[in-house]
Amino acid sequence: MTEKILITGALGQIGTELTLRLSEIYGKENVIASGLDKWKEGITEAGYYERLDVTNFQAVTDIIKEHKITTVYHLASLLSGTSEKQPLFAWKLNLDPLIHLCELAKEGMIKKIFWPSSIAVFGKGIPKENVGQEVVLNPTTVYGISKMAGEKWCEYYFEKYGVDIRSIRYPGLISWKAPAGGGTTDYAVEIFYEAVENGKYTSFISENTAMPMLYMDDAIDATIKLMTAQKEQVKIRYSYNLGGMSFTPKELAEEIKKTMPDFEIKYEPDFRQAIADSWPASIDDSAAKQDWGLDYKFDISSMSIDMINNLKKKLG
Ligand code: AKB
Repeated sequence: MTEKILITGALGQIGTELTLRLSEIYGKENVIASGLDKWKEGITEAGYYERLDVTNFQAVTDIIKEHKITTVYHLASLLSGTSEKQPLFAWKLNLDPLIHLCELAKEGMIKKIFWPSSIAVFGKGIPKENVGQEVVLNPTTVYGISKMAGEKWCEYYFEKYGVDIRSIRYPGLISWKAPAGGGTTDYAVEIFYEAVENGKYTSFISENTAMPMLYMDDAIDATIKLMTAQKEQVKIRYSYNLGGMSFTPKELAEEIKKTMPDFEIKYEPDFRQAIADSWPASIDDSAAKQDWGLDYKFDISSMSIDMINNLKKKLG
């Protein structure tokens, strides 16, 4: 049976690129992108777009029934920085629609769900380097708490009802097609925009704070690999660690200077520094490599060159 796909949060950083890739693979006619922006309704470059508020459960159920959806990539979420400003709304948005989708899958209305978790689940008191799959989670942000709880719901619906739900703990994601929004790792995207547009950047994360990061091409490849893996290969049903590459703002600035020698960086950490301090510096993702063949194409050098070249074209 052909997959019929619904993507929530399709206008966000991951959604923008995932929608394009899924349309290439499954055909535009089989991909429904959705988000809060009503002005984009109708046929777009990537396929069909419908306005959908994921907290409106009736609307979610209706769209799934109307289009006979088999698979949902449920990306709608508030990220770490924004969640700290609206904690109760973040909890509601990050969890309730996920549980609603699990209920629909339990009733057999959909066959498969993808849900993004984050390195934010780890939190304080956990070793910084090479953080393993099975460590005790201790998040200190509302975003991290919501992702940790979401992971437990995913595992619960799989164990109890056999719901085929798959998840990745994304590190910071870097891309040039769509801006990041409201995250702690967003500095690693903003720095490239500012480098290309103004030749300088003020980082809200301090110079020696390392965090795990992933180039969007690798993130999309990993997502599709996980979602197309045989059911038996997906042994972890809460969420898979993904490590990508690890670097500090200072190391990233040095990399940018190799292509743009006049680039200047300053550091003015804000409230997001405390969030970054509670997150791992690097991640062990051997389980994903072993279970479903995770691999990466980009490192800090090839990613930086690709970002700069594409942004130069995009921003003129
Ligand atoms: C954020 O910074 O909030 C996200 C994440 C790591 O989940 N990019």
